[in-house]
Amino acid sequence: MLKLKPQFVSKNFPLSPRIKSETQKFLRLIKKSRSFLISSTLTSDGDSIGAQLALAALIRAVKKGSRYSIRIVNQSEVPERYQFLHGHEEIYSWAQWTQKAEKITFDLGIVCDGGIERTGAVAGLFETIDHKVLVDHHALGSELKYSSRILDLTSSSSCELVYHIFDLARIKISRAVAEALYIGMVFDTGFFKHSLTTSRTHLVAAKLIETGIDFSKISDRAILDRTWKAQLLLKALMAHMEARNNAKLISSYWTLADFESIQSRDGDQEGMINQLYFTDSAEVVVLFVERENDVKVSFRSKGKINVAEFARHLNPQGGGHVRAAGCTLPGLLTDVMSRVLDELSALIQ
Ligand SMILES: [Mn+2]
Repeated sequence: MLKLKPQFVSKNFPLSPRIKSETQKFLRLIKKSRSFLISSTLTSDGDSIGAQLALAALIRAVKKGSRYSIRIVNQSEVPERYQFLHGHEEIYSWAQWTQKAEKITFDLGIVCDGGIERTGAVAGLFETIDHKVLVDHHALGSELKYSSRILDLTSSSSCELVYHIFDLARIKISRAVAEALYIGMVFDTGFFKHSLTTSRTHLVAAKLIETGIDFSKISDRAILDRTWKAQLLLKALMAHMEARNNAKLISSYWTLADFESIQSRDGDQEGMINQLYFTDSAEVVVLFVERENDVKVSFRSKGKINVAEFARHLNPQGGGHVRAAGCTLPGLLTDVMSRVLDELSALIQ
C-alpha cells in the first residue's frame, strides 16, 4: 500500500499556535491526573462516540505503566450501529451509571463534540471536577470555563481534531482507534461531502486507512445500513413530508405515536433528515420530533440561511453549525411546527 510519510499531515497542516498550546496543556493534564471522566452530547452519534473512544485510547497510551481509571458516561446508550467499535462496551449510559452507583472522584473531566451544557444529566458529574477539557469543532460551542479548550472550527469533525492530538503527542494510531476516528469523520462529513470537508480531512482519512481498516465495510455497518424498523421510520418521514416556499423549505415530523407503533430504537432516526435535504429545490429543511415534554427540531441548510443562528434564536441552548443545527422547544408539536415553519418561511422570502 502507498504510505504517506509519518507526521505528513501535521507538516502540511500544522495546528494553529493556540490550538497547539491548548493541546499541550491537555496532554500535561492527562499526565498529572489519575481519574478521568469522558462525556459527550445528549444524543450519541458517530462523531461523539468515535472521539470518546479515541480519547480513552489516547489517555491509556499516555498513562501506560501508571495507575489510572477512565469512565466514559453519556446520557444515552451507544446506538446499536456503533456497537462494533472497540471499547464501546465500556461506555455507560446515564441509567447504567446511576445503577452502578460508583463513588469516584474525577481529576480530569473531558467533554467532546459539544460543551458540558450539552451532556444532559452527566453535566452534574463535572461540577466537582477541578480541571475540565473541551475538544470540539462547533461554533457557539460552550460558554463554560475549561482548563484546556481545544476548539477548532475548521475541523470537519471532533474525530479529525482528535487525530491531531494523537499526532502532536506522537502516539501511534491503532487499527481500533482508526476505525473509531474514521466513522466519526464519515458521519460528520456525510462521506466527505459536507462543506467542512477539506484536503486535510482527506489526508487524515488516508492516514487512518493506512492502518488497514476495512473502511467500506465499517462505514456501511455504521452509517448506511438500517434496521427494518428504521426503514419504517423513514417511510413515516416521507409520508409526513411537506413543502413551502416553492419547495425551498421542506419539513417533516415524527409523533410519539409513530415511535410507539414502530417501536424503533434511539439510533434509528440518525441521518434521516438527509432524505429531506436531497430535494433539489430545498434551501433549508426541518425535522420535528415529538417527545414526552418537548419537541426536538433539527435543521439542515444549503448555506443561504445560517441555521445555527436560527436555532439559537429559537432557544439560546440550541446551536450547531451554519448548515446543520438543532434545538429543543417546549409546547405541542403542531404549535411548534407552525411557529418555526412560519418564521423560516418569512426568512426565505
Ligand atoms: Mn461533530
